[in-house]
Formats: sequence, structure tokens, C-alpha cells
Amino acid sequence: MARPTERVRTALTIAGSDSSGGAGIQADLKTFTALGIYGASVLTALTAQNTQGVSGVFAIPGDFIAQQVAAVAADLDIRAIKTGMLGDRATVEAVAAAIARHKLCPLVVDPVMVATSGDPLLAPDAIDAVRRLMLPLAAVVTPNLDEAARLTGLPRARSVAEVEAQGLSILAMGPKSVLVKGGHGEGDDVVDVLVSAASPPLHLSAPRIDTRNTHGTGCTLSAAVAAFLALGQPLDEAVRRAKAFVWQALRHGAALQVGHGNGPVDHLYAIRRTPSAI
Ligand code: PXL
Repeated sequence: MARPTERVRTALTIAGSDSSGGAGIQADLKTFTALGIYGASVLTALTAQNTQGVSGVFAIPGDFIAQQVAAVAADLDIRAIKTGMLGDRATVEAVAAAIARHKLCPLVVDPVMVATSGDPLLAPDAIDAVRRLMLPLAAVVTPNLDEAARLTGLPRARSVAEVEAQGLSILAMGPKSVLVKGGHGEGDDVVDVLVSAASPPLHLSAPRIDTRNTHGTGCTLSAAVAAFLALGQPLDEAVRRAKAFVWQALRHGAALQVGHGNGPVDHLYAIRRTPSAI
């Protein structure tokens, strides 16, 4: 029997399933794979959805989420984790407890609240549990402009200065750093702001890509940050590389015809084969 000799870094995603394959667990596993990481996954919820919307959500019971995390943590050498869709308060409580219990870190928290289609993915009464239980565990939390507004209770930021102020206010809730994503804003350039207690705010700018295929962008970014952290990169470098990966996935995804709504980014642009090449 061949003895395994090749080391592969492992990352874990704790998130919801997107039946259409562009967001959620499916986006995370494709992203880990594209970046050379072995991906493990714990499911928090199943969604019935396509590129046009979410038609149903089935929450996984908290004790079964705990059982999945325990099974993975007992066996695999997890180098980084991310959380995505948590759905409701009981799920937030179960996930936070499991992460703390198994001392899983570093943790990327994507505070998912609404799907690209506009459908809600987090119950309003769960936002406070995300603030209290998830944020203090996070190496980085990655809100978009709407999520930053909901977390801070402020109106949506309209300038980079306001984005930075909201980032600092989320930083005070306990994470080590906050990446506020500017993609839902306007302008030819998208500016993301990274704030942390350790260093001055970083403004990360990239040309906006004109595409409708943005489904799964946030999931892909947070999974890519976790992947680069699993590879041992420092946080600011992990964020820069993750942004570059998402930018390429958006650029290539603009050409993909999948479904009739907001199509997915192309997580696998770097390894996709045309059928004739196989
Ligand atoms: O992009 C946020 C997100 C997270 N998780 C699941 C989703 C979506 C968006 O559609 O479906 C399962």
C-alpha cells in the first residue's frame, strides 16, 4: 500500500448549501480547491435556490452541526476556518460554541445576511448573536456595506471615511480586524477598507467589473482569505491575494452562462478545461 507523503493544507467552511452551486459551501469548496487547499465542510442549512432567488431554507439542527464539527476537528488538521450563512440564532449559538470548544482558528467570519437575489439568509433576531458570539472569535470579519450598516445600526456608508468609521465601530465588537467591502457601492473603483487594532487602516482599490454575475462573490472572498491564512500568509497579505483571486473570478465569470438571474463568479477560471481538451 502506498504511504501518503504529500502534505496538503486543510481549511474548513461552516456554511449553507446553495443548490445552484455558485455561493455557500459550493463556492467555498471550489475556492479552496482552486487555491490548492483541501476543503472540509460543515453544513448549517440547505437552501433551495437558483440564480434568480431562494425558494426555501432548511436549517440543520444545532446538535448535528456540533456533531459535524466534532467529527472533522477530531481527525483533520484544520489550519483555518470560515463561517458563512448561519440562518438563525440557534445556529449562531451552536456554531460559536463548536468553534470555541475545538479552538478552531484563525477564523474568517462572513456575516451573511442577504443573498445576491435580495432574499434574507439571517433572521433579524440573530444579528445580535452574531455580534456577541461570532465577532469576538474572528481574526477578520468581512461585511459588505449593508452588513456593516446592520452590525453598527448606522445608515449605509456613503464615503470611504464613513466606511472606515463603521469598520472601527465593528472592530470595537471584538474581532482582530474588519474588512468592509465596497462592492455594493458606486464608482469606477471598488474600495475595500481593512481596519485592525495593530496597524493603520488600509484602503484596497480595484477597478469595478461590469457584470451581472456576482452571485457568490462574498463567499468566495471569505473562503479565499481562509485559504491564504491556511497557507500561512499574514492577514493583510491574505486579504490582498484573496481580492486578486475574486477579481479574476469576477472577470472570467462575466462570460459564463449559468441560469437566468445573477450568475456565479468563475471560481475555477484557472483550472477550467474546455471539453475538447479532456
Ligand atoms: O452570498 C451569500 C450566501 C451565503 N450562503 C449561501 C447563499 C448565499 C447567497 O446566495 O446561498 C448558502
